[in-house]
Amino acid sequence: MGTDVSSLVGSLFSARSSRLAPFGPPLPPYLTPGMPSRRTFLAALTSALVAPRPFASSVSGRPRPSPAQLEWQRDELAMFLHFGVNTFSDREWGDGREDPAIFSPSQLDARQWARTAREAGFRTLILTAKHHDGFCLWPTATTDHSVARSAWREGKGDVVRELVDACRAEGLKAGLYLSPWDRHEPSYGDSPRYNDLYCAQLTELLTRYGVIQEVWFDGANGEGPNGRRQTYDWPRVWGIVRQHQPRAVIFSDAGPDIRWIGNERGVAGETNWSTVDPGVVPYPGATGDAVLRMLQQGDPRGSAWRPGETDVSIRPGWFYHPAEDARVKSGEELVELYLTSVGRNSKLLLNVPPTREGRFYDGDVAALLSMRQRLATLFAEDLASHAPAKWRATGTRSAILDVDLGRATTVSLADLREDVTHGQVVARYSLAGSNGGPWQLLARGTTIGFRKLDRFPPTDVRRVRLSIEDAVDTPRPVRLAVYAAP
Ligand code: FUL
Repeated sequence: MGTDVSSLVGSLFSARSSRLAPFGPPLPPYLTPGMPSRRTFLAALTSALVAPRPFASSVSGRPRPSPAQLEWQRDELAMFLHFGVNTFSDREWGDGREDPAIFSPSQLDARQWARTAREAGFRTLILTAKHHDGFCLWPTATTDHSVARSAWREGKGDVVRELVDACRAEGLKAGLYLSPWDRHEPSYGDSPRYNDLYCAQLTELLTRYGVIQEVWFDGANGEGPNGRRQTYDWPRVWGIVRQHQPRAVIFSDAGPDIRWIGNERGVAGETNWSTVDPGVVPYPGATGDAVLRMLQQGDPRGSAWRPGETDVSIRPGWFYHPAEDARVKSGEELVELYLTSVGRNSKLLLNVPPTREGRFYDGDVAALLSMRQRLATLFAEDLASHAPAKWRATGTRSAILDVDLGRATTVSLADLREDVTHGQVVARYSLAGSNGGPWQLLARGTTIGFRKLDRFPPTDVRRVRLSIEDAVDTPRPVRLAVYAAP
């Protein structure tokens, strides 16, 4: 016997929240931000004292997201800003010998970055506070290789401060990237000494600028000037984040909160579990096929909840190069990237590099706003929002969701969501439609997770059937939305 879940699904998913998802239907209550309960507050406090943070698991023992991880994923879009001496030397990787005087943005305008990001639907800005060249965009006490030795704002400027202030003014979150690899610092390669300096830099960044929501560590680990490799002290580094910013999520290949998706093309795995086996990627920068597979696809049996973040640049390079002004990805290409990241249970971290003026280039802004417009059109109307839906278990690991659209409707995009507050379980599904005649296959896939988007040729259907064919635990009702997607 099927259960009529339309009212349940209605109340779960259609309640208007005070804040809407950037693109798509209103957020279900379990995904709307609210005051932390005493329990989550105490859990956060306890977890602040240890690193990595122990993750919650469901009754059945499957890992599930922390409130910070859930919020990170719900935001869908974050913007990366690669900015520094490379912007002025026209390089991707500086060698650390750049003269700080070359850092001279003529009209730096962090409000323009933040305003553009907000208008384009992004929720977080993540700035390269220090890239591999070692040049610090804030006046650090740890080295004189910083903005303090540039002519910009007469050596009194602080790009991190301007970014954070702009984020606050535009209602965005702020994140920071601090490259562990440092090609300028003489102590690099003398592991304990450099680790002290790196931790001091991180502490400055996490104690001077108020709340920081994401801290981004890349895995690059080059050769030090004395020919030795630097051994990073990751537990210490992550402990500093937990101590000073207990609600921030930590990104790296090895998490502990968010993992790299395994490529810089903007493409998450078609199969993408938010759980991983932490033993397979023990530290940032680990290499090998098994590592890449784990980053791309996760592991249904993994013991840690560590969703993947998909980073890609709007241009060929990460830093601004005038020669790439005609190679900015179009709004249409950016929508494709949204579908292969957000639409595959990931989050899109799109890099938009400020120019030598310290502003976003007009062509980049136009592409971002075009992306926003296209997404708004794509997700303008959920054609299943008022349709009766019936969910019924067909076995312990399978179920069917039947939705009756009431009349023949042209659909070409399906939007599926698991209630991941209880973990991720769907391993294989198919979607079919019928307009009175036999069922016609619309899409087929493996994982769903937080959000799965499937495009298919426009098809007239009155009824839509989602079949959960396999799962790693008893599946809970999946939310289905369908769009005409012009
Ligand atoms: C990589 C770096 O080497 C690139 O320059 C860029 O910062 C990218 C996001 O991460 O590891």
